[in-house]
Amino acid sequence: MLSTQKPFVSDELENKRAIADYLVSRQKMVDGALQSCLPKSSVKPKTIHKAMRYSVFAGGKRLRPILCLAAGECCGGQAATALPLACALECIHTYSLIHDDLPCMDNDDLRRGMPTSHKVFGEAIAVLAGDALLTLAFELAAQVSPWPRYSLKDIISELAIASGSRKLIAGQVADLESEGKRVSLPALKFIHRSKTAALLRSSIRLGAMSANATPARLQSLSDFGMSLGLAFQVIDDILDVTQSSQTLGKSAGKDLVSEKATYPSVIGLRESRKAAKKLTEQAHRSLDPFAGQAQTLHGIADYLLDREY
Ligand code: GRG
Repeated sequence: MLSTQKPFVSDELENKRAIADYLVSRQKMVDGALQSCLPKSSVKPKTIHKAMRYSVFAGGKRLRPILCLAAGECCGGQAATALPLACALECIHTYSLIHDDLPCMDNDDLRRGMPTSHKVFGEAIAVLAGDALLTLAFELAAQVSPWPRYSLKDIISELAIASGSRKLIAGQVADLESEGKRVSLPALKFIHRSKTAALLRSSIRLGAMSANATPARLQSLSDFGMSLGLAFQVIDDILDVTQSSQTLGKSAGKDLVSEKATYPSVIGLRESRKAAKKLTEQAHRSLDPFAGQAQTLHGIADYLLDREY
């Protein structure tokens, strides 16, 4: 049983184990659903379906889908109900990684511990695999049955806005345009909010919508998602300068080489660690209205703060 009270050391260990078990079980559930959602590699044209599967099953943490399921469960829903939306979110996330790694963007050779899509399939197929995953996400989302408080239009709009030119793509554009420049903290926060936090926040919102959450609960979870998403990117920036490529499964130290705007480069490593902790505490506080019902989300927030990759 997870506890939100100040835990004894043994309770803390038990909580960590419970979260680790939860993550493994939901990861398996998501992987199984993704296996069924994605066209088989034998479907023509085989190359594109192989490329889509290659990147999706290259070993991601499945954070966005797991947050979607956990938010649904926190609002009294079933994980299975949120599963198609969870898969849609992973498809959008994987598309963004494939495109981000392209030579015209970050030009990366390694992702999820494997050679990047364009290294294996060539640039044209990598672009198309990303496009196809983005499109598949909307096909999956369009198949869900609406809930009393949330229509199909609400669901599709949520996904479209989070992945569109005012959020995910806005962040990517600002990120690209900031390379090699001195960036202010507010400008950096804009990048983090758009590039990373928006999709994490929407993952949580879509899970809550799939459980027909009340507007008040949806608002609390949206606040949680934003703080968690910001903390996640600050930690990602820290890990880029503190961990090896082998641990990360992607090229470590890349932000520094590309002169990217990151928390450590703008406010230093010590202050970045403090910022990540503060944002995580803020995320925890957003869950106050749930009392004991949000233990899993509390646990995931702590897990993400302590992560090494
Ligand atoms: C639309 C091309 C395009 C890009 C959008 C999301 C993004 C911007 C670029 C991807 C690269 C990047 C550094 C994104 C920031 C978010 C982030 C830290 C992604 C990595 O997420 P994890 O750690 O990855 O959840 P796994 O592999 O575990 O799924």
